[in-house]
Amino acid sequence: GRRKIGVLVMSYGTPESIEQVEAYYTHIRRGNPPSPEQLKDLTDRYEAIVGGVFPLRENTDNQVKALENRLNEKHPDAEFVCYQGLKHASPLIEDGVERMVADGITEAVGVVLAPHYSIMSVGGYIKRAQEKADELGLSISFVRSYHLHPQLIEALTIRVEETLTRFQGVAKDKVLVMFTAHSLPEKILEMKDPYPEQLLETSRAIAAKAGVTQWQFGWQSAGQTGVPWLGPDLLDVLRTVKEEQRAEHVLVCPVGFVSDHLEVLYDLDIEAQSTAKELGIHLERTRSLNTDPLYMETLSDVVYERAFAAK
Ligand code: FEC
Repeated sequence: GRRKIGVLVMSYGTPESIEQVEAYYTHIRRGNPPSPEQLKDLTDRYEAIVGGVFPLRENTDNQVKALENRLNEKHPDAEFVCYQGLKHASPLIEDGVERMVADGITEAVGVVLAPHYSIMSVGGYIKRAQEKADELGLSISFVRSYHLHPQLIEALTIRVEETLTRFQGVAKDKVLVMFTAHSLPEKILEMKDPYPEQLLETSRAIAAKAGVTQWQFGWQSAGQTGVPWLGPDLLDVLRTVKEEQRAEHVLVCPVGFVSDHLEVLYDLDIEAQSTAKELGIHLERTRSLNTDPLYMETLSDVVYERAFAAK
């Protein structure tokens, strides 16, 4: 018969309601509850974002459904069943693995809804899934990164190009394109982590395809944890750009994220946008990938390759 393959689709996770923000934040902080001020700060950010309070949940649901459809349409030689596994919310990564096993799945592939590998991000998802799979005797292999997949680069290039048209009457070389991703603690550099280099590779590929010459990479959303995080931070770059009079027009393309969520809708659309306004910079952001067919094709390709690669 046809091979039945479980696909564990892993994503960050988001609370389901304002009441759940504390438990969610405590999970991110590895069991340490946030202070009342920290909790208020995060709750306020969720309340400020447009597009629903917790858009990541619906976006992830839609991405998982669309990936399952795409896999089964494109590859009728096998049956693919997708399961969600979230890093910080229900269903947790471990729940996803358990559900697969309960459904009689014996063979699985895991993929994260984030294109770039870091030991601290994707590596953490994989470790948890592998441990649960080992415990339950499930055979699982993982897609580690897909940051140069041609369809991903195409989808992002299209977004940069369409966003450039919003700077009406401004020459292309007068717009500074800033590629961004979630910052991580600087200690990943000592671990020879591929994350910074993979992000630069994605950025270079898009810049080349879109014919963008004025671009730079910046980090966003760094945590306040008392240790140094990777820089330069996007907000500092905006200030420097203004001081040095390098550009009045900035296009932000968050290549490290694939969905509309807090880090895009708050950190970019509210926080960075307000810094830009203060500085007199015209800032525009590229649309998120969400269920873009080119992104679904990327995911479907890498999952299929992993499932059918010689083991
Ligand atoms: O919309 C939502 O509800 C969730 C948005 C969200 C995404 C996301 C993605 C990444 N994070 C990454 C790393 C870290 C590290 C810490 C950390 C902390 C937070 C907090 C919130 C949060 N993250 Fe997140 N992240 C999202 C949300 N993140 C909320 C806690 C409050 C704050 O700092 O703002 C620090 C943890 C610690 O205290 O030790 C590290 C990375 C990604 C991108 C890759 C991925 O999606 O997995 C890396 C979306």
